[in-house]
Amino acid sequence: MSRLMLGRTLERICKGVLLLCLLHFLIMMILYFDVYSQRFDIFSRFNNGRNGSRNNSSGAASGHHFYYYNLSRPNATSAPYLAAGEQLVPSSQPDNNHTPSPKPLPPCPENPPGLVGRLLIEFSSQMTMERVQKENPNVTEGGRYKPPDCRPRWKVAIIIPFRHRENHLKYWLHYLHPILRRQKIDYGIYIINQLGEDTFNRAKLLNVGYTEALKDAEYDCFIFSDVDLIPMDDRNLYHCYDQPRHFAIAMDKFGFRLPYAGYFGGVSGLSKKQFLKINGFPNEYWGWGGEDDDIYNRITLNGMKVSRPDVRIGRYRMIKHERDKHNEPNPQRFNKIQNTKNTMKKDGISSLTYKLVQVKKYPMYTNISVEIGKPPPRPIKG
Ligand code: BGN
Repeated sequence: MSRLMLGRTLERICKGVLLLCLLHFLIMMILYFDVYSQRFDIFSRFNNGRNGSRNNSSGAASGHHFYYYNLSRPNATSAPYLAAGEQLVPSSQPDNNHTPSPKPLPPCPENPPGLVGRLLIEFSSQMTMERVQKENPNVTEGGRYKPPDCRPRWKVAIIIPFRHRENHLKYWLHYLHPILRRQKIDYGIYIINQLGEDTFNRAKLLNVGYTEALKDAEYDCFIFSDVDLIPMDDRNLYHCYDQPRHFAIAMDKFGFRLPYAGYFGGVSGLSKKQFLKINGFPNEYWGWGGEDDDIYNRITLNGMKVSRPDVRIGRYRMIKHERDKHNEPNPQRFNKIQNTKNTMKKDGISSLTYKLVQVKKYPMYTNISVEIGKPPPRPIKG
């Protein structure tokens, strides 16, 4: 009798242990897939279903109430770079003498159905341009792409200020091309490379990018992105909005939140009309800091507001790097951002000068090398 009871108790214990193991395994799987090293955002995952519709006003895709996991991690073996409904088709179609005139395409959906939501972004494995090219056979020369099955509402030039960051660029292209394709964006990628070793000037390079991209195609939307910032969610749609857009609102380096209310750095987007309304960006911020605050001032001083995605969607991973040479913090930035009201009319796209040295179209991007000068000599004190 007591043997029987002992046996039963042991059996129950075993079942209990087995159940616990199963539970443990399940939790580990959830945590592993949920961001890997990207913070355990369990609450937003579960709240997302309830609040998913909040994105409607910001234009981000709603209706995708669950997070899926990225297909675009560097080591994925399938062909994740194809958007839903896309196929690898040979570029030449069979000859057909009586081809009916092509049907007009329907407008692209506001919430593209092929989006996957939260992405796993990591930079541990080596990236090569050959690999990026292989992954993106439908991107055409100069880094251009247009959805084959619908008519996008915006034509977007993506402008990246650049100097000596080749490695970051490979990751950026590896992650962004598939994302933009899933987003059904008509876009071109423009790398604006500052030649020489004089002080870096991010905002002036962005003005150059605006000007040069317009020589290439009739863009009506401009997205300005640092080369080391990768969106962690493809519902953060890279097009323009009713108001100037700030995309990079929750970066890992700032603990996935805005560092301050008026922050406009990292990745931002303005329609052509919005950009011209603020006379473009300042040309006189040499070195690190303040130029994004000046742009923010320009926006608000011209009666516009900044629009932003939901904080769970506007998440970014930054590629870690040493501080750049020749981009030291600009000591004049504190004074300058107090003066936007007086400077914005004369300093901007209307006063931009530079020397265009080379435009080169690579398969995955257009490279524009420019000389933009150097900071004016500082007045000697005394
Ligand atoms: C701010 C910088 C921004 C920068 C953010 C985040 C200035 C101006 C004087 C206050 N602004 O402090 O340019 O993008 O930090 O790093 O330094």
